[in-house]
Amino acid sequence: MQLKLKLTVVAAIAAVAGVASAQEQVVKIGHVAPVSGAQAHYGKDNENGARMAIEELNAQGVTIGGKKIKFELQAEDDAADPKQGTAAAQKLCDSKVAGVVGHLNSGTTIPASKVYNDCGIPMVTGAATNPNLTKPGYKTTFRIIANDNALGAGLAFYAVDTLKLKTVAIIDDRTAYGQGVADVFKKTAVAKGMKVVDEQFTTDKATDFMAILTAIKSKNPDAVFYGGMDPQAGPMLRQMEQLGMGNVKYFGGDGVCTSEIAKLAAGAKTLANVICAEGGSSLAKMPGGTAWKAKYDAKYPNQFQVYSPYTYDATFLLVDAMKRANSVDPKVYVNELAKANFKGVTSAIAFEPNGEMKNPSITLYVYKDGKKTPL
Ligand code: ABU
Repeated sequence: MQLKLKLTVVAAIAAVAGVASAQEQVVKIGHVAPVSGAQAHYGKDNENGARMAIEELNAQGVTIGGKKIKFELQAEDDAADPKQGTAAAQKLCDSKVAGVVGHLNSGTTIPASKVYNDCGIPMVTGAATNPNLTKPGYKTTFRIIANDNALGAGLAFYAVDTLKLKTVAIIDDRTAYGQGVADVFKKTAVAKGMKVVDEQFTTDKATDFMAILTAIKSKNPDAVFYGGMDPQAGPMLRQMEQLGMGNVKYFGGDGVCTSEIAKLAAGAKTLANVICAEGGSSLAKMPGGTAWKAKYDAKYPNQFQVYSPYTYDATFLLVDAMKRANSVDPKVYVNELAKANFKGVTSAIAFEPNGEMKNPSITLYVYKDGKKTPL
């Protein structure tokens, strides 16, 4: 009799457990960025932000459509290469991820956005800033950071209106981002009366800039604008010092506005000439920035660069839309994503009809004693 009772209790517990596990659902969220190659430090920082969000969501416990959800991050490497970017996007489509955080580079994000649109998966980037990303009007494409129209123009206004600079030489790395942000800077600066005395081009693989800098030096500009990323900007600053260009201001967008550039410039005094623009507020002015950064640093010491608060918010933003839709089906919850009114660590996030963030802000930075400091 006692044995029979025990067996009945065990069976009842097993049945409840079975129901619970049958009602748990794994939902994959994709992340793509370069985690190999010269831009790996940006990519790892981005991936850390998304991973931290996934861990917190799982610890909180999220129930959607009556099922307990276990989120899994499927992290892919596109090596900042457009072809690898579309291959990673197709892989995430084939894996049936519910949404994607990324990509990081405009050159990979723009072609990948078509792949995601074709397979009906929403993507949110907090790093790719070329305005062309939202031009096709895909209902699956979202950006939660200011684009290069704001960054390039903000820098040009500062150069002309505040610093009263008259001449500039422009260099870009011929990527979608580098070329795009340089074009906006040039157009705005010229409209405000600045003279472009030279234009030079490089690539996102180059490390020797002596020839183009020597050509620029002969034109004696007040400033150099560089459209590109820190693996080039760091050595370029070092080479400007070697060439005696220590009095030339150095402007760049968010791609040069990293912690890493101080290391890559390897002690060059020209780091103090850098003025860079980044989307959003400084961490200290973000609604949850300071506490978030302390948490991030404890988990990923010395890995912070630029965009991890945005990939963190992008992950929570996707899940917020799933919760409001009470569905993890991308075709269902994408409509709620478009209507987001989400209070993130970075800011309040809502979208324009084309997927651009409403009311984006930018912050200019300089490097004081080698440390990135908001102006
Ligand atoms: N926003 C600068 C780095 C990423 C990109 O747009 O290519």
